[in-house]
Amino acid sequence: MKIAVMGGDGFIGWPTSLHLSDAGHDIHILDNLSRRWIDTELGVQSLTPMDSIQERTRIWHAETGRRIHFNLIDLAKDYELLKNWLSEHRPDAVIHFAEQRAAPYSMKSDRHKNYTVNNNVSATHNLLNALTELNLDAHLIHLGTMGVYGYSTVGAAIPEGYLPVGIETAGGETVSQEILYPSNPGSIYHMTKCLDQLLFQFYARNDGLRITDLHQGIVWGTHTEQTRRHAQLINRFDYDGDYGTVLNRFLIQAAIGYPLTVHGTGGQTRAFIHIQDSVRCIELALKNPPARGARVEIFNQMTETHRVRDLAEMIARMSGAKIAWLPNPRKEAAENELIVRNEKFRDLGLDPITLEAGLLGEIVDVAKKFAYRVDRARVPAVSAWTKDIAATINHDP
Ligand code: USQ
Repeated sequence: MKIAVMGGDGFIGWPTSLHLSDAGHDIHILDNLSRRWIDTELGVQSLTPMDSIQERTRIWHAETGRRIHFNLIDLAKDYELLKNWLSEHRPDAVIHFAEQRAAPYSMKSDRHKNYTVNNNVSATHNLLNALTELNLDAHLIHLGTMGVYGYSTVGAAIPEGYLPVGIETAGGETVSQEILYPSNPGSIYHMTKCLDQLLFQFYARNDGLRITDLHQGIVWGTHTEQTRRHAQLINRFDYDGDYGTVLNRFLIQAAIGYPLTVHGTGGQTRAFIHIQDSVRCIELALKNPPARGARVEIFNQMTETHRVRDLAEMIARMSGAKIAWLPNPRKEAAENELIVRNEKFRDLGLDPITLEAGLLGEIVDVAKKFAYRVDRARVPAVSAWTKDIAATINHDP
């Protein structure tokens, strides 16, 4: 298949591009390199030394003989460029990662809120609009988030996208219907993914676009089979307070002797998936497109749930690291339960990598190898959800 990977230079976009190229697909990355600019804005860098996208694709070609093409296009701003590219190349599938993905970054200031909303919503809408205008029947796969569901403590399992509800008619009869699970975002970033869902629903119904939305949990790990092949194919790894995600952050903190930064009681339960499974799921979704005219296909792309304090305690046991119980910079439930249905990927053959201490060793090795690149001043999470919360943040665990 000819596949356009929007955001193919990012943390999941890059290993996905390699995985699908390795599987024989013709890969075209469209990316505005915004993630690299944000590193510059924040004064941070990936823990792992990362080459330019042109250099990465050159190495991939030298290693495998396969080409990955790169196009510098901003989906949110360059509508005509995007449309012209799609019109010329007419891909069979489009994978859409081209969004600002960090909740803390999206909450930093009014400017960051505007940027995240404008970038994410415009990128998604421009893509849907162009596919429709060009009458292009490409399967659109979008990387969404488990965060669209929110983290209420109801205790019922979260279905894969759609909730069956019984509605009483005027005649007193109960009819049942499936509705999009009510969205309950916890940050401006998560809110943009909720808005994306409505855009998808509209374009699938109105224009018959074939769309798959992957509600992904928190990714851990860094390597995939392909990124391991050469030092210069290495994936990025974020540890800073904005882009570093919880488990990867705890592992680098343990490796550099920094207290593990647990927000609040650490009672937050979240869904997790290993990066290798993440790229496998995308391939499975690619092989199983919805029919034209069908509703948006939704998968819960996660393999297990964990409580933040359990992760911290496990890593503290493994490494001897101390735990810092910090005031929570976020507005979120202090404690929650989380049960998630994920049978759809399991039924398609996903055999998940589960979190075991042995597998964490690999990340600790990466962390130790590149520990000299860590700027400890960038470890604390300083982006507060409200001005009131900002006054309570302790920057120095
Ligand atoms: N947390 C800590 N200490 C830290 C960092 C985070 O206790 O040092 C806590 C947070 O308060 C939160 C939980 O860990 O309760 C998860 O935070 P996170 O930064 O690992 O994940 P999140 O902000 O939810 O976002 C990440 C990705 C996002 C993706 C999402 C999936 O950045 O792109 O959509 O995970 S999900 O969480 O399922 O919505």
